[in-house]
Amino acid sequence: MSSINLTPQRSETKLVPSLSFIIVFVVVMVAGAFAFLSFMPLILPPEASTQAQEVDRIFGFMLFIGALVFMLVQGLLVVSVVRWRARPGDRGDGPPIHGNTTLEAVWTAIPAVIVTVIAIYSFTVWQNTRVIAFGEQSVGAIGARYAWTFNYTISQDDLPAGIDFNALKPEIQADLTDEDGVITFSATKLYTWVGQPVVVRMDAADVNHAFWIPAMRVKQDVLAGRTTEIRFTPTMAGSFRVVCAELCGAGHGNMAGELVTDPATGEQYLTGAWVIVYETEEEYLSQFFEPTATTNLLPPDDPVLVGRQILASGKYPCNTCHVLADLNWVGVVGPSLNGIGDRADERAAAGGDADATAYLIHSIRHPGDWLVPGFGNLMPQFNADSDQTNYMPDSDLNAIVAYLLAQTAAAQASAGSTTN
Ligand code: HEC
Ligand SMILES: [Cu+2]
Repeated sequence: MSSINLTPQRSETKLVPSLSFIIVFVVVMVAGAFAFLSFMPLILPPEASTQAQEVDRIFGFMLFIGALVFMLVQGLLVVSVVRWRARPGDRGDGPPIHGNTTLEAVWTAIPAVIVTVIAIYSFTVWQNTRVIAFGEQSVGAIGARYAWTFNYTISQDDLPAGIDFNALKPEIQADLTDEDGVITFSATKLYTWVGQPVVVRMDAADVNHAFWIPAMRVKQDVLAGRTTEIRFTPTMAGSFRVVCAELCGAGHGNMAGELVTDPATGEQYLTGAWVIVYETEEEYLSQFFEPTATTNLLPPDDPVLVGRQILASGKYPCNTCHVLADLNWVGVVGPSLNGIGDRADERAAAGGDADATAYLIHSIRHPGDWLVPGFGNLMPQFNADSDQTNYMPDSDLNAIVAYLLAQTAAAQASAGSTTN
């Protein structure tokens, strides 16, 4: 036999690894995937609802599959680099490989199966997290640039035993009830109880928003002109962030709310025994009204104080744009409102308004008519008509203007550091 070997052959290395190698490889892969899973609690917010448990289970399942694929690809890469590296003096090509039908069928079939399983599994979870539960507490949520408002409805009979509706001031009674005698509350926080199934019915006051409570693992678009729903049952007492998950304007990042879950159980809520958690009438009512409770229940007579309470309650987003030391506002989009009471007369003259009061009313109702020198037309118009966006009733406006007029350098100096 006299054949001439032109190209030096590769040193022979087996292509099919031994069984023991495969076993070690698989064990390392699975252990690695489990190691990935152990990071899950570190990257996720607390698992605080029954929905969260299901969502996390499917998340873990998908993370596990992803981690397996990651370990497989990276593992084969490392193994190939080490095992089939060129030895010293070896300048040849590897064996020519022209495709392998079995292998291709396998690597097409396995992902197809995985995707199908995930699709069925996620559809099941999606269904399970939306099941209508017995004894749901229904809460209305309004998303408006840039805040959430929650509306509660209960009948007079549902008031806790310690609270006598008829003993409340007539104007408060009127304020609390609608024409059917049903009690409606508004609050800036979403209050509920551990174990209490909640359905939130959501509407948008202006543009689209999205309602997201990370700890409950629920998220739903809030659409202009259409009511959408979200359901969850808290399993943990505490306070959790509500986030807007739809870019809705300049203040989107500040559009956060709060979910407060009380340790009383849902069962106690249903039987009325839940009220034992709140010892006084004030305490009970304050959960719904806080931080607007005092405004609604004990309206001060002084319009300056009313205006201050309205602004401090965060009902309007003025703080996102203005500086005002008295309320710790630090916005920089608009002019500082410190000492605005001193400047308002001068401004009225410049802007063509009759007096300071007229000027301030004008600059809130029609901010674009006259701009403070050096500032753009960026302030939203606060409208008198409840059908319009950025609704501000005259009663609020007058109180706010009274408060702003009182913001003088003299008042600030006399208040000193004792306020707030
Ligand atoms: C998106 C930012 C933004 C918001 C929110 C906002 N403002 Fe303004 N504001 C401005 C800007 C910018 C100006 C200056 C331009 C102008 O005169 O309209 C201004 C001007 C004013 C002025 C005139 C100030 C002066 O020095 O003469 C007043 C008063 C005022 N805002 C009050 C309010 C009140 C009260 C609210 C909440 C109800 C509010 N603003 C909400 C941006 C804002
Ligand atoms: Cu939003």
